[in-house]
Amino acid sequence: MGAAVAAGLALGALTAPAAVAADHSGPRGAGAARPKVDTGSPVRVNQVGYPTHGPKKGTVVTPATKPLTWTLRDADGIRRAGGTTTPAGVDRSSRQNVQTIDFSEVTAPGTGYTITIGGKKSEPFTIGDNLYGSLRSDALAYFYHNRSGIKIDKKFVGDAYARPAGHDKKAPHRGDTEARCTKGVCDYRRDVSGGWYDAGDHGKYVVNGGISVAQLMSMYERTLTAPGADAAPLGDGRLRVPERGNGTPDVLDEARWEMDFLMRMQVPKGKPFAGMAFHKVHDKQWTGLPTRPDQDKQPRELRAPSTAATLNLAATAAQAARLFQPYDAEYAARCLEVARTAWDAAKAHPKKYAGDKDSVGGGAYGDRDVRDEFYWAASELFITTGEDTYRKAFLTSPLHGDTDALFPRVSGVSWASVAGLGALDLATVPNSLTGEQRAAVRSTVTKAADRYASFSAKSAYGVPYAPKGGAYEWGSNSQVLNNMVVLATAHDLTGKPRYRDAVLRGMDYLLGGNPLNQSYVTGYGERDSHNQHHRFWAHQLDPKLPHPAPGSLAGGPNSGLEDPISKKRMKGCAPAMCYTDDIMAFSTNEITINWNAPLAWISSYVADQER
Ligand code: 9MR
Repeated sequence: MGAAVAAGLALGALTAPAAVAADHSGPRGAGAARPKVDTGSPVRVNQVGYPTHGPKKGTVVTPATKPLTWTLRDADGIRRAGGTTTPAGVDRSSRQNVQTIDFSEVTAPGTGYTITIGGKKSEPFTIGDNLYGSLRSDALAYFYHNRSGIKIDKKFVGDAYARPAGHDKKAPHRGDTEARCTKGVCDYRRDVSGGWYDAGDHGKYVVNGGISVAQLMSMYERTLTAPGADAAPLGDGRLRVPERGNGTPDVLDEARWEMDFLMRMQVPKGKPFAGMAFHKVHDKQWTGLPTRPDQDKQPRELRAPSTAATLNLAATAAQAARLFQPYDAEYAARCLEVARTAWDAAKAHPKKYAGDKDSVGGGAYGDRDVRDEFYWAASELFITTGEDTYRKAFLTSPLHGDTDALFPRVSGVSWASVAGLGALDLATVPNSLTGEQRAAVRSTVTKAADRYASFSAKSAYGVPYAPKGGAYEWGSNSQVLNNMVVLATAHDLTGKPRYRDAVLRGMDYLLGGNPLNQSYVTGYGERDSHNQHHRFWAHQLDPKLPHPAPGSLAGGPNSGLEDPISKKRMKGCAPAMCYTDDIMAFSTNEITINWNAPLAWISSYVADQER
């Protein structure tokens, strides 16, 4: 559990041209209390659409306090349904007066539906049962696109997105194949090639890689136990990865690309801190935007091993060991061996923390509370081996059985709070806990889900996220999604529709049913984010470069406004409106593996509900 908000990161260290005008933000009048933003129609809907048998809700921003009439029309403009709105008062996240619309009764499939209120028409949307299948594969394609150390092949991504391998042997400084440590950390070089780039930057961080690869593995593992879950769309030959056709599910192939990197980050035998994992590898100095990965001229550096990184390695390698067993037993055995040595090394060095300040050339990912990492790693090692050492380790953890500690109010799980990953797996994956112990873990999951469902029910936008004090945090969209993962798991465990409905309402929020009328996923919805902060997908700065690939999730509103563009444009913004689709607004508009991973997980879950 670390400080999720770090101050004033120079993430963008900017050699980029002066920021290009944003799409959705206008200038702010001097002395104005709030930034002026073009939010389009006041009638807000999920711009992708609504599953035939799910809840169908929208929101209208209006000064009116009495119910209004809504009309639903089809693509030909013919009236298909109508009703009245429900006044909802002032929405805290936007500080706007709003009313809600409920058209759940409409179940006729179709595209191009709109809702009109007082002459104002919503963006068009679909009602149907095949809405989320493409998002499942696009959200996963994000990972292949962002692989390090391998050519991104046009066969899988098309011409615009193809690029040479980044940070491989040929890079200006032999890339990540012979990475050095920062001074004083090690006197040898390591091959830490491969893995995924973290985000808009080219850093590779074990703590963030850990939660991301775990969620990719879990979206697959869920299909082995959840009622009605379909493993086929994640299976061999189904995704756009070079390993397709090798007999292993494609989603596991993608996960292995990262697992191999994480294992390379382990300090070798005979060296100081052997068995631990280096915290991260990244550029010595920040590069500017745009920079294609193969054109990065900065030297790469490994930073000191940390207990948090080591436990991320232990947890994910233990999970990989059980999932790869049927496909590659030798690899599975190697993963388990790595997991065990990492656990032992973390026990030997339980307080080797990464600080919050090391943010030159890469992010800090500092964390000085590793009780949650111990909980997660022990759970995964126990599920895979059934051994008592690991069982005792989580059963005696102060976090065990404590819903609020396992699933903090703000976010079910996050890179800095990973105990819930262990609890979710203990609740769903077969293991040798007693029936009573298993029931206790499951009840922490459903209690947390009850809390997130009540957030959703209380919000006029249905968002299952309610940070204390109301301030939205860096990467708020991922926190919304991670709460949805807890809700979806509670639905898998109990079958109660209200958990599923809260997940679907969360999708509405992310795909346009929100105070900015903004779909935060590239390529999905009429008003989608497409200028996210990324060093290659930098079309806004260089028209020869592509926009982010479809299925890329923007971090979303961040009340902290922790970059110069956001500070300048959005001073005084209401929490859910602190967002601008500008490439330099890195504290609200970055994209990263640990945000796309829960997007992929949830897309798979919602696609399963449609069948
Ligand atoms: O996701 C991270 C967020 O929780 C922190 O508040 C923020 C500042 O420390 O950093 C975020 O992570 C960034 C990382 O440091 C570098 N790569 C991009 C990540 C997403 O913005």
